[in-house]
Amino acid sequence: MLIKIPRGWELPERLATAEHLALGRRTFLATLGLSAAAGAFFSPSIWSATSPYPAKRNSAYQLDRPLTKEYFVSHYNNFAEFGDDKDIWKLMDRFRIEPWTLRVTGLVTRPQTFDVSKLIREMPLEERLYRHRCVEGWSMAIPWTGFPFKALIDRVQPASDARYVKMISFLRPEEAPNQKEHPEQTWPHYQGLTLDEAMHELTLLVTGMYGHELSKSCGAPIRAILPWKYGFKSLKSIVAIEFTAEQPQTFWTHIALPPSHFYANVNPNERYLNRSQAREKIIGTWETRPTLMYNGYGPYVAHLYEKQP
Ligand SMILES: Nc1nc2c(c(=O)[nH]1)N[C@H]1C(S)=C(S)[C@@H](COP(=O)(O)O)O[C@H]1N2
Ligand SMILES: [Mo]
Repeated sequence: MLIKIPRGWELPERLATAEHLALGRRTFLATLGLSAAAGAFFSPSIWSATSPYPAKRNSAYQLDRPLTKEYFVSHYNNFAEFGDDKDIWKLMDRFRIEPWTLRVTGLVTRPQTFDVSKLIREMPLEERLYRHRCVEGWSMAIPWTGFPFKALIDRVQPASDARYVKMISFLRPEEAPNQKEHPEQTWPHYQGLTLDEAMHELTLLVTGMYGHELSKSCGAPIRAILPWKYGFKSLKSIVAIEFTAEQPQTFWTHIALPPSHFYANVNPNERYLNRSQAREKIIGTWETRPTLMYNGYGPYVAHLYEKQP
């Protein structure tokens, strides 16, 4: 049980919605329509009457800064399957996100393969405003829509010996240029979490952003978000989730890092990937500011790590 204490970053919601206010609702909607049409990222289904978006905002999670303009969030990305630069949105025309299945296997009582478009309609979608911190030293503030990872875990019922969760992304060299051009690299991407981290109230499986479905560049149709960890733990475009007893390799620990780097919690006091993590540049305003321990989510998550060395 978390005790409700005032949290440093909790500021009025209007800060986070400043963009809506500044532009006025009509202009804001026009901006949305324009970016959708220009980018052609979204399938037409977002405009249909059956859309599950926008979902109701869960106002428990507040920001200490304005939302990042959506244009940056969908046009400034890390997505190694497509390319090494930030403008991978240009390289995603061939990427097919429908149909998409999510296979859940391993140490679970009810292994299942979900059709993701069906899953999205079955799960309790909500919107949350979260900060996002990349180990490269930049950050954003994003309204994600998704459902608690725990809600999926409840559907598959982990066995009593399950301790970790491995998430695996897609392998489609015909659709993802870097997988085709660099077969020697480690594909597919994968990540690992402890079961406690996956079940944590902050951990989301995200299917939408800014009140509509995810852009391909942000990891459509389904990705993880763990806002207290460096961004690379938040695997995009997930095809499989496996429950294990042993700590799984992760993409980065496999390549370069000692196993202690498994957690990858945001920590301004420690270098990570050989960089100082003390400060971050906010994408869009390009202001820099000090990075917060656990990316500001310490009151929620610090207890998870109290026993760690
Ligand atoms: N499948 C996959 N997931 C991924 C990555 C990736 O290259 N491939 N990059 C990670 C990194 S380094 C970051 S910072 C975030 C970026 O998410 P965003 O582009 O939505 O900001 O996605 C993470 N998830
Ligand atoms: Mo990142």
